[in-house]
Amino acid sequence: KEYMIIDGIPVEINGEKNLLELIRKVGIKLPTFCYHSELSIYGACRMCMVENKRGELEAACSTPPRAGMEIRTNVERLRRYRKMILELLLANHCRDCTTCGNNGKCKLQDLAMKFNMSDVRFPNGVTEPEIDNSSPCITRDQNRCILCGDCVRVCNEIQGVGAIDFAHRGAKMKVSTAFDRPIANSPCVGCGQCAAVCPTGAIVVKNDADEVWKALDDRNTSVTVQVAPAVRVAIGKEFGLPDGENAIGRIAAALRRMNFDRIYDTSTGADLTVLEESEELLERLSAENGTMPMFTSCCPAWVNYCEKSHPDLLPHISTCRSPMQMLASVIKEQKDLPNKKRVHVAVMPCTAKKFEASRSEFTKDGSPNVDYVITTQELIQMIKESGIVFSELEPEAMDLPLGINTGAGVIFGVTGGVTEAVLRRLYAEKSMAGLFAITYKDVRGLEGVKKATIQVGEKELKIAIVSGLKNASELVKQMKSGEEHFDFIEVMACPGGCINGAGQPYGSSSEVAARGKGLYSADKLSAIKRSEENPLMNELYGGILKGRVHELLHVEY
Ligand code: HC1
Ligand code: SF4
Repeated sequence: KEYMIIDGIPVEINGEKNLLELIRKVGIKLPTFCYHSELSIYGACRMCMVENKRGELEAACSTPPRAGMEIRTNVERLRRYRKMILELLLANHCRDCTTCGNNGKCKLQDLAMKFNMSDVRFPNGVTEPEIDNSSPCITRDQNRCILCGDCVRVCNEIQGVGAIDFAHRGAKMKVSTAFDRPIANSPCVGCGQCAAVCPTGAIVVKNDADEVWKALDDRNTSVTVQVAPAVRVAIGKEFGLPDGENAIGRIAAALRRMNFDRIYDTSTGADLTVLEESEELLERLSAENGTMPMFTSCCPAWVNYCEKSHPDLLPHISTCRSPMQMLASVIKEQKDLPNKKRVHVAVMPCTAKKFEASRSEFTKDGSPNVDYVITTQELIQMIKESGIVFSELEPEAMDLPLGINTGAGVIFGVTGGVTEAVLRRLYAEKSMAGLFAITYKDVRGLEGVKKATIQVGEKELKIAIVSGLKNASELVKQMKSGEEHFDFIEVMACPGGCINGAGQPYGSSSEVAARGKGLYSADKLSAIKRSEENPLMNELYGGILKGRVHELLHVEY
């Protein structure tokens, strides 16, 4: 066993990659801006400096632990340095925290408070705001950037998109798109992962809550809402409930108090997707020249990524609309609401859904099927604004006639869930044993790439499940080179799937895992586990959808 000494305490080294991880294990959380365990080490912010026994300073994030090493994490000199770094950052940063989109979640604000920053001795170098509002998903404000590079690395290393990078040198250095174009004209796919890691308000998710309030306040407008699968397991913690607890009943109760006229579950749309997608897969498999393999189409960032970076793959993407859009098309056909003026809102864990809602493919008579997408974080803000004490709400049910869903639709929110739901439909063995056989066949777990071979009737189906766009593009490369072959590929842009969407409150890896577990528990609890057994499906296919399946449930990108 190897040991080192941290603040006078002997600590066993157990494969930790850097001092920061080991220091965290002894109950000390050093301040950092540019450290994320899943990203490469940048070592730029210098907040995590520690002092070794020779009195030298080392950055804890980029120093591996060595046997016999002795360090101090909290001495007068280090506190002074950290405070000086904060002061220099603040000198070049707007300080209008109360109106910033990241108010209350900002690391700079948090550390300024923890370090008792009472004064900044330098003149404020920030003059004009430098805002890029071109994307429907994110807003960038250069003046709030502290150059930690977290956004650049997540966009390159996890998403493989590379829409942003550092430009210029010295005091002119900034994070920029190529040729400083608006972000909407860059390869950006709106996944929002850059906003999720941004420690300040330099990249924030667009906020549409005010528009939703306006619709709710208008007595001549009926407002319907749908809630995505992953929202239910990520909202509770903010209100003191355990990580991963399924709060869908409380969400329904809160939305009803906020004046929404009909409350539905996107999982109902997911049931439609399962039926359509499994049918499409079988058709493609049996057609002589069926375009194979088939990729899933639920994730709008993935679809956009193909449009921008792999247009040759577009015929391989399922023609199914996403569950959000399938349900929205059906909701638009409902005639049971008093007002002519209708607004439909979707609560999503995802920032790219804001872009999907704005696409011209999803409009009827010139108006979008989904008028506004708000993220889980925006819903949390609206609930708080309403004064609703979420934890004290009695859970309530969804509304009829569309409020019936299945466990298969709920697990869509975690990577592998779409595949499992489709397999439940395709799998011949419809007993409980059959369900378990699918469950354990390599489709569960939060790994970025999973592969499985499943027997469906006569056919051996080769399946891949990927989350994180970089993983997707690497898989595509292997497929194009002939190294790998698959029939069905599920892609979700966010690592782990929608449970880790950029619209969710920030979650550590264990919190994200708890969200995944929460969705599987919700599936266990639901009486109906297969989409085709949802009694609403028969009603819809025999009613609204009769002769209109293509018009209402499919799309070509
Ligand atoms: Fe998702 Fe989906 S699972 S894409 O991650 O297919 O956003 O939750 O709503 O549409 O159902 C997101 C989640 C969501 C769709 C479904
Ligand atoms: Fe990159 Fe996604 Fe951010 Fe766009 S939204 S810049 S693709 S990380």
